[in-house]
Amino acid sequence: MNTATYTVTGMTCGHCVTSVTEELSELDGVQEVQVDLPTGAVVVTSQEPLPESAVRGAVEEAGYQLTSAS
Ligand code: 9UX
Repeated sequence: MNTATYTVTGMTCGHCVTSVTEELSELDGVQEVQVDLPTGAVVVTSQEPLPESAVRGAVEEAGYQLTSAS
């Protein structure tokens, strides 16, 4: 199992959190998505490491920006 933490900017409410969570959950192998609204920290647990481009694409599809990955 792989866990990665990202920072997403632009989320301001619980619906934003739902949108980001749903988009990221659709990526192959994603098991869990945890979003902390106040900080924008997003922790994604997946079977294999995810390409950053895929994560960025999902976040942007939801309407937000990926500003860091680790
Ligand atoms: Mo409500 Mo969150 O417009 O973008 S869904 S603030």
